[in-house]
Amino acid sequence: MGNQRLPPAITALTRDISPAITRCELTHLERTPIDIEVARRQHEAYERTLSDLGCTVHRLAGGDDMPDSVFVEDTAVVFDELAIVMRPGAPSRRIETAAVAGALAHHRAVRHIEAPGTLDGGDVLVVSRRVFVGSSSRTNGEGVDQMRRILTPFGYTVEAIAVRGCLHLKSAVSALDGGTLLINREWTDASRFAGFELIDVDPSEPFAANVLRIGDVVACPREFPRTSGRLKRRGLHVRPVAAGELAKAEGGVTCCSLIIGNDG
Ligand code: CIR
Repeated sequence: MGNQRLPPAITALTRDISPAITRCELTHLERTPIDIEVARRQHEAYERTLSDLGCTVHRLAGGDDMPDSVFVEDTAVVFDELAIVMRPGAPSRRIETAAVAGALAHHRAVRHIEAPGTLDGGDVLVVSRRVFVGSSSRTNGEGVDQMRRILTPFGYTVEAIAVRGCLHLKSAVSALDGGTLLINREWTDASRFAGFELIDVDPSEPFAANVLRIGDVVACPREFPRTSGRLKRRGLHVRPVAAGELAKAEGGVTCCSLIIGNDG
């Protein structure tokens, strides 16, 4: 663990894996059997990792009526000043937002993306005051415009950016710190990140760009050791997490939590 810095107290909202996850939305992957018990064990280990890294974990109930409930990131985006509850692009997922909005109201003022806007939290990459929003199959221009209108008064800039070949912007790029991004250039437009240092995923691990930074530790899927090795060689503190079972539902490590207060 060396001399890594612990983050200030932060909350991580997580959510149950639904018994109906076998009916989850799929966009780029073929449906393959998901072992719910394995997925639950991996999710519990993920929650323990968040606790170890200083988060207070609060798990919301899921249900048979929300197959993708565990992917709580897609339902909201949390800033220091407010939380914005999304209107997910997949109609089957809109039922997920009410309980999340209720939980967030204990932490932040809550605003909402409204019809006809659609926006998935997985499309939102926040790096200090810059907010990049993926134009994916889940997020439309009206959703991006609404987000811009909400955030501009707080000093954020909101920039739409292309996503191709993957589900969400954060499948293609995620933040390692305020100036460094981990990226799969095949899936988004790297030229839009001028001024950032870009670290490429290992070419044999296209899904490895989705990592979760907590303080100055980066939780990385255990399934992508080559990309993790690249990060370690750069001096980053890497914490491996098993994420293989939920990856069959097109989920990554950022998707399974909503982090509140991650200013480290
Ligand atoms: C979906 O298609 O909505 C889910 N099966 C997976 C969502 C993963 N979320 C994310 O990447 N932020």
